[in-house]
Amino acid sequence: MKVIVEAKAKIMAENENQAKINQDFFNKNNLFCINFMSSPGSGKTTLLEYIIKNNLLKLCVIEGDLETNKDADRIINAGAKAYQISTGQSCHLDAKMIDNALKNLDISESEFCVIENIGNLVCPASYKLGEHLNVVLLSSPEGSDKVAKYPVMFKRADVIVLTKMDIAKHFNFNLEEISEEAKKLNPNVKIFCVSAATGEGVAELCEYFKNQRA
Ligand SMILES: Nc1nc2c(ncn2[C@@H]2O[C@H](COP(=O)(O)OP(=O)(O)O)[C@@H](O)[C@H]2O)c(=O)[nH]1
Ligand SMILES: [Mg+2]
Ligand SMILES: [Zn+2]
Repeated sequence: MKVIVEAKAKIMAENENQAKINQDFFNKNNLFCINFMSSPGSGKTTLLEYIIKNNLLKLCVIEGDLETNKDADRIINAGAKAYQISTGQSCHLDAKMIDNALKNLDISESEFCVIENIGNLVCPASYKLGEHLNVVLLSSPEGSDKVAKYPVMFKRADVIVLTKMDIAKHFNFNLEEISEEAKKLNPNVKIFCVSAATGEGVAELCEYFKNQRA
């Protein structure tokens, strides 16, 4: 048991060191790094496509999935640079994977690097990647109780983006409950409501990201 605990502590310490190296890289290259985390299907890639197609941010994307290049292909088709990490079994990205991705990604025209983490509301919260900002997305069909049920993830969030607001009325989506639970975990959290279908709220979110970079 002690051996397992020590091995886990070593892995986390190594990850933290690599995350610092990644952040130095981002700083040297004037890239503001945003880590997008959420459950699968909450609308991460669709929001990025909307931002790219409407020229709201100059960004490149590191995509994480267990299998396929589908999301990187979507980002490239939308008009931005992307690199796909396929983790096989791993249910989160770690800092070493980001280091490898950065060696393969054209960052030359970007001000932001968005990492689309593996769809999972649990362990991505425990792995620093070198990001400047942690963004957790929650879509209206997932239900307003998820903040309270997944506190480790929402405690890590600097920003919560509530997505698919165009269909929220069909799902008894309770904004007050979310705001109350989120502020218990992090009183400074910022909450944005967006829809990638109508574009509602996306420009305001991007303005916030630009201010954070400045
Ligand atoms: N109605 C609606 N559907 C959306 C919105 N954003 C994403 N979707 C849909 O939700 C599904 C999952 O989206 P995707 O971006 O692939 O989610 P990801 O797994 O978090 O990257 C797709 O079928 C999208 O078309 C939105 O703002 N409104
Ligand atoms: Mg995706
Ligand atoms: Zn994991």
